[in-house]
Amino acid sequence: MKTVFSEDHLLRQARTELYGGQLVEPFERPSRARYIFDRLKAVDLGPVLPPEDHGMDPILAIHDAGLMRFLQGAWQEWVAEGYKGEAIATCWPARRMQQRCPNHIDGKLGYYALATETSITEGTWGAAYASAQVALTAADLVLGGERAAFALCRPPGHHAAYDMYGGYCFINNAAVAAQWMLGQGAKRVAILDVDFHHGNGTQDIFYDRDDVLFISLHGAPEDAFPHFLGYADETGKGAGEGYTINYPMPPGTTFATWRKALAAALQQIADYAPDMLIVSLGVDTFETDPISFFKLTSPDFTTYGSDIAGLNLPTLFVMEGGYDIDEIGLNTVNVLQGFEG
Ligand code: 6XA
Ligand code: ZN
Repeated sequence: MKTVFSEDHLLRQARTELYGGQLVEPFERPSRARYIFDRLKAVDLGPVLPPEDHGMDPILAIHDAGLMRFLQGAWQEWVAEGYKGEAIATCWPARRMQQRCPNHIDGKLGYYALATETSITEGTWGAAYASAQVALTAADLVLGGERAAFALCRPPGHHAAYDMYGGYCFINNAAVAAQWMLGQGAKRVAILDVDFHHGNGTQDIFYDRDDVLFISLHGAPEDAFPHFLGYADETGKGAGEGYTINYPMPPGTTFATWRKALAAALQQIADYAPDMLIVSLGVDTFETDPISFFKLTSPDFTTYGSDIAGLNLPTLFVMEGGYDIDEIGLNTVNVLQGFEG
């Protein structure tokens, strides 16, 4: 399997994440991508290619132009304000408040952020842009006839909604790739999100559409980030009714239980009969992930990679989360190797 990867992910080097009331080193750090890269080299998964620049148009086909302008300029605005730390939202347009974008950087951060753990830093935009180009280039490989391709995206994307960033995500790489596939001739695309966290951004983007089926397996919102989306009764609206499917699961969920949800999801994808499949691949379902609560083991990742291959669909894997960094390479590449059989 070919991988697309950009060293520009290194532009994203946040020093701080607000976690447990402290500013800690972010869980989403550069070594994640390096460990995955090292593992796919070690097992000789296949060639690693750089991204081709597709420009802003495919990104603006998915995201609000205001959010994109904001992300490009936020760091400069923050520095101009004289602030010393990294740019973090501190206030929100909460219930019964105005949903209008203010001028001040503090207001803009709150308007566009969906959570506060994700600091904006000097290189954040450059890394996010490169990550989207990685997904687009890997999508081209699948469009060009490859059975599968791996977009080694960093930063991840599935929390990024039409007009919101957060959960370590700025541009929704999987959504951008799905829209690109549709523009290149695919009639229907399915997105299977196996990251531990609900893909609220992807759901938001395609909620009223029937040309993208979105299915997510994740920690139940009662107990897991992003907490305010991902319930089983969210099923889409309008033309999209029935094309969003959520499988929230409780703390301690084992592979046996998770795999049953996966089997149901795979059947639903088969029934939808898409031209292409995108897998939002997060390995934070791992038993020792520091911020998650499922109990998958390393061999389980191989097993479910093989389950997904059973669909026999052209498949694009897009990297999302996973924070047990010592095992992130093994677990991620296990999925890809399981897929290849
Ligand atoms: C913030 C947790 C962010 C989770 C990000 C993630 N407390 N999403 O892995 O898939
Ligand atoms: Zn995650």
